[in-house]
Amino acid sequence: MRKFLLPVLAVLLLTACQKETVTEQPQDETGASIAARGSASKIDICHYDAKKKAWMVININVAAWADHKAHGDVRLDDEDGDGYVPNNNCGYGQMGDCNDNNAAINPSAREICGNGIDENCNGTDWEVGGDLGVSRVAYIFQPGDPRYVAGEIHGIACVPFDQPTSSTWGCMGFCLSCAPYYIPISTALGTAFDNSTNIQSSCFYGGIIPAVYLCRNVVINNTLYYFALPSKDDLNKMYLNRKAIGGFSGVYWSSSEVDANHAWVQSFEDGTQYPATKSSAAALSIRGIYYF
Ligand SMILES: [Ca+2]
Ligand SMILES: [Ca+2]
Ligand SMILES: [Ca+2]
Repeated sequence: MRKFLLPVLAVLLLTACQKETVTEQPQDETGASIAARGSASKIDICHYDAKKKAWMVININVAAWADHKAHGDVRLDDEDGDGYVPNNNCGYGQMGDCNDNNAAINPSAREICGNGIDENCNGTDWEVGGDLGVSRVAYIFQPGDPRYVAGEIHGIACVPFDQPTSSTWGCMGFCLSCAPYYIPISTALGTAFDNSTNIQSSCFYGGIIPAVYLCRNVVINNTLYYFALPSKDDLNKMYLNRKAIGGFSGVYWSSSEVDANHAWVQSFEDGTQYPATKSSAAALSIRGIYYF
């Protein structure tokens, strides 16, 4: 009986890992100290042992890797040295590396939207909080949104930081959107540039550079960029995505007017939107946006 079992076991082992199993070192099932004893020609892998029907960390000659890879084993030696290893059934290391041959791709990488590469390994190239040129994606338009286009990706991108100084809204005592002027100033999503243009062309500022102007002259990396003050609804989308976008604190101006003396602001602490006096400046933050 014993004579019969041994050949069967040998066949099972060969089926599981073919010839390279002979190159393996004794396995350390804790996986704790294997890397330490590995040499340049040895690597740790998460290996499926067909006999035990279990995944386990083993140390192999790197020359045997191709055969292991062919039946679904996972390298654990962090090939690109970025601190992450691919997902593996051994639960080994900092998992989540979706490209272990590129140190710029791992779960801690910043997403660069629109380049066709999923830098941070979450399954998508376009995401709120990702970089878009010098700005940051703040919201992606959804079906039903005014600027939504089926089959295309559009949204709001914002300056990655608040303007260094706060300011007034401008037009104190003057209602742009009221009779008899009826200048279009909207609260709706996607109206930041129309609002900003109308405020800029119609307000008398009295020597103070107001919020809308600060958004039109944003310096990023020593270059001047042209952004707009978000509308009330734009600002709320930013509030909802504030954690992914980052860097918000306090109360923010919108470009939406309430009446002669008030414009809409939103607290990024509790999300409330309320009218603030147009001439107030202290503690009011400003974050420019554009639509892509
Ligand atoms: Ca890696
Ligand atoms: Ca990308
Ligand atoms: Ca991503």
